[in-house]
Amino acid sequence: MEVKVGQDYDVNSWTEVILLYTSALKQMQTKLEILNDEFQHVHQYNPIEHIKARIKTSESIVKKLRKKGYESTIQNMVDHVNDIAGLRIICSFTSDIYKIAEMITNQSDIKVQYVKDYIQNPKESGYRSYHMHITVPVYLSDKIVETKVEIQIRTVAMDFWASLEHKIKYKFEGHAPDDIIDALIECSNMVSKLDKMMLTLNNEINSIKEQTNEN
Ligand code: 0O2
Repeated sequence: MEVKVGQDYDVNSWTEVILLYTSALKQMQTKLEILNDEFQHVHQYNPIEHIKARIKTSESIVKKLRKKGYESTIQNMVDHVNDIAGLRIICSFTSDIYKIAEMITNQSDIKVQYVKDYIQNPKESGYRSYHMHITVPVYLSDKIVETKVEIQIRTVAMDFWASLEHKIKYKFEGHAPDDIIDALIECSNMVSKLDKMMLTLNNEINSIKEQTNEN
């Protein structure tokens, strides 16, 4: 079987491209469900609360290409828009985020292109999340195509913050009043504190459980 990878792939139609991204998402979702089930089997808990998958809308793709200074062509979209296929993984604790990221990295057919750790380095807006840009092979009848997927991993609290901030940004078309921006940053710091406290509490509960089991 001939192997064609990433940018060398001759992109000739929108539907074919969308088929690739949709297939990549399906594959990643199955991989993650298997990892979550295995984790439940070994450690008796699920690190993944839920997963959301989406294909970026054509309007959003065109907007991103324009922002990056590229013409709206299918080839530019494949080459320069890295989040056409997007997965969002929501977990309970910050430690789960890094466990999931490690499990994804350890899959031999997944290639991690780059990572953006907005938990260690939150954005100016207060945005916190862990982003992985990966490629996963999609097996078609006559070729294998390494297809890009953006994976955002975050806690329930980080997700709550991000969805509210997204709504506010949209409402004010990117020009929210300063007091709202400041309040959002304050909320983001509270989210970080809450996540730390919940993790500590969970660790304490687990160690009590372990002690009880030993006795
Ligand atoms: P949408 O509607 O979610 O698709 P790159 O993709 O690496 O070339 P980019 O896109 O500048 O460059 O990367 P970045 O800044 O890491 O953002 C990627 C995505 O993270 C965004 O996609 C959002 O989903 C999310 N994100 C980043 N910053 C913020 C933020 O301040 N607030 C919220 N709520 N989400 C954020 P899109 O394409 O912007 O939007």
